[in-house]
Amino acid sequence: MLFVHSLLSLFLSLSLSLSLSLAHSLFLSLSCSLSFSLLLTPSWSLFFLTHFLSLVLSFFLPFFLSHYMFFSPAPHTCPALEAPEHGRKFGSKFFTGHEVHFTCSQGYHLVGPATRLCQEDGTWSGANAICKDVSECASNPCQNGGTCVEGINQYKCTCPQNWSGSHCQHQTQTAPPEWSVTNDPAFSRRPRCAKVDHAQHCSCDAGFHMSGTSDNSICQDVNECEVYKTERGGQLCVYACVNVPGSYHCSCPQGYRLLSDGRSCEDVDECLTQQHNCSHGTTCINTGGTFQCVSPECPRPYANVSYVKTSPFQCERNPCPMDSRSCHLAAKTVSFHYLSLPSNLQTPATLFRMATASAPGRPGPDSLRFSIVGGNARSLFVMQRSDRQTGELILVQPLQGPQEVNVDMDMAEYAERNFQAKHVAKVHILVSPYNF
Ligand SMILES: [Ca+2]
Ligand SMILES: [Ca+2]
Repeated sequence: MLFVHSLLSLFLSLSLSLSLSLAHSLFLSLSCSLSFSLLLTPSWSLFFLTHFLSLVLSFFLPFFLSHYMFFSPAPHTCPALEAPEHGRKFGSKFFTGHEVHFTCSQGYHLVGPATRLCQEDGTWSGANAICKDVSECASNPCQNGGTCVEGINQYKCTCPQNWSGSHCQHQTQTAPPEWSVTNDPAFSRRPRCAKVDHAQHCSCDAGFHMSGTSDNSICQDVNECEVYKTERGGQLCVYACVNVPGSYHCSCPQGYRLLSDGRSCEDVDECLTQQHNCSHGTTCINTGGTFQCVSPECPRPYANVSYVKTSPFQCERNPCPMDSRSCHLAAKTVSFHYLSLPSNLQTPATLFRMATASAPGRPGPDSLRFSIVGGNARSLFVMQRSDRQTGELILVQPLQGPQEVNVDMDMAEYAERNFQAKHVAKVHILVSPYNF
């Protein structure tokens, strides 16, 4: 009987100890076991034995249990997760290592991870998934064959080769630009590639640009002549641009040479450099791009007027008979002048000056009159006095080359209002085809 009581006491104290151990109730369990023991005390030896056991167990068991509960690492938790709007969540445990899954209602599609894991550090893997209306890409926002890809709160266009931009609206450089030389292998180079941090970096030499696909890139020559064709600051070359692999250079038309600036052209003076083939009796006249061999002729004799050549470019009237007024009125001197001009010279431009000089010790004319008396383009010129003794021939309209223009001017001398003499200057203007 006593044994049964003792066992009962032990059982009760154990069950109490167990039930209260979680609350760390060592004291309570001890007092309980004592109270039961005092109620049932006939045989002291057995009583002490059983009570000793009950004490030991009631003391240590809660201790072990509470110790275990208290000092073992508590499972980490992650913040609670909600189901996305228009979607569902599967999984309600937010402990480390647990997964939560998401799905979306019909008409919506999931953007973001379908599964998130509660990680050791108490955070969820991945980003918040949302359920999006499937119509995000429905408007076909990607042009030129681009593929619409849904993103979080946005879409992205995956563009086909040769197209770029948010809507694949731009043609990329992989398509050879118009100024790139593609049809000549001499204008292509292999890119120089190097691996930097596991990534391939390729570059082209100066004067080349990267072309082709990222897998199959090639360096193609930049056609500087085309790129700078319409530059406002002036063209690369005054005449012609020659594209070469990696660079360019300027060229000049025949009869011109390239100046040291690399872009301007200067006429070669064949007369000065003895590159002409003018025969004896003719004179070399340098012109833009070429030269001319000239031998101007004096006016044919008429009535009592005749001329003699006094220099390659000057004729003088032979002495007039005393009674011939017409002879005295004829030009006393006829001179020839050759002017080489570029095309489209800016106007007005003073081309020629005509002046008189009196012989030493003799009074000169007290007045002069200048006029244009002949030629094939009189309307392009005006004659005006620049000072008392000088007249100027002024070009008032641009001359487009190539062409040759003649203009004859005369200068009449007066002394005390009496006509003295007349001088004719025949100006031959040689306009080159180029405006340089
Ligand atoms: Ca080039
Ligand atoms: Ca020349």
